[in-house]
Amino acid sequence: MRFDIVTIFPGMVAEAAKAGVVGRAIERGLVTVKAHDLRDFTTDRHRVVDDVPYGGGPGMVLKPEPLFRALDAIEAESGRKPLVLLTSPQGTRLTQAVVERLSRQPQIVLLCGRYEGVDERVRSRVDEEISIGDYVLSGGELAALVVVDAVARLVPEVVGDEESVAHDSFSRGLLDFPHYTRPAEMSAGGGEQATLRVPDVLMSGHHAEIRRWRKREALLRTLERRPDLLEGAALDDEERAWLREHGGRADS
Ligand code: 9D3
Repeated sequence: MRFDIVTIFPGMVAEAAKAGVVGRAIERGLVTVKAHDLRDFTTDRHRVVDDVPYGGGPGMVLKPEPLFRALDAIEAESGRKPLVLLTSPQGTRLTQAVVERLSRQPQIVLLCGRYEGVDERVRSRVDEEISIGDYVLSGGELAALVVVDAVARLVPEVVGDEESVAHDSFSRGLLDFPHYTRPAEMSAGGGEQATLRVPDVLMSGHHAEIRRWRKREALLRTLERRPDLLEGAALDDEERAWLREHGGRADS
């Protein structure tokens, strides 16, 4: 799968993409991430990518022609029509369902918004606008990297078996269960006398019991922290019974 990211910070984007799971996927040839410098698609001496808004007001607007030329160049280079996304606060909220849909594309172009916004005419070349949530970023680069990270994980073989994608909390519709590693006991620290212990069940070797404990913890933690997720989760009889015990609505 190929990602082309058009940005005024190509160095930041290229560097970030090298890290972690996505970086390894690039090395293994499973994913390609190319950062394009928007300034390379300007035609003036000063490589200007922004201008004042028509109608007045604060801030600057990304000029349309460099973005159009960048898209033309990317489409000419790949010889196909990639899906074109614009990162924007007005976009569709990125969810795992959106990520799954995007992961079926062979090529995605991400145009990173900056300044006060992007000239509205750019939207004539955009298939979809994507927001990563209701908070204000100073530009679309971090949002584009979030899209790449979440989508690349779903490309076959990018994530190894031990990190299993199928069991990811959001794929199941519930939050994850608690994790522990060694040591089995440790001081709480912070001047406290208390001991922090790993739950006995996890060290019992009873795999069926461990599975059941994790399933229950995941469910009750979801009820506690993200009850909204329970609406969309596919629960079995045992899970519905646990919810009833804990005063949750068990009609899902
Ligand atoms: C403070 C400026 N705002 C005036 C009402 C509008 C505004 C313009 C540009 C707010 C943010 C931005 C830059 N943000 C993005 O380009 C962006 C973004 C975001 O801010 N939040 C969540 N997802 C995204 S995707 C792109």
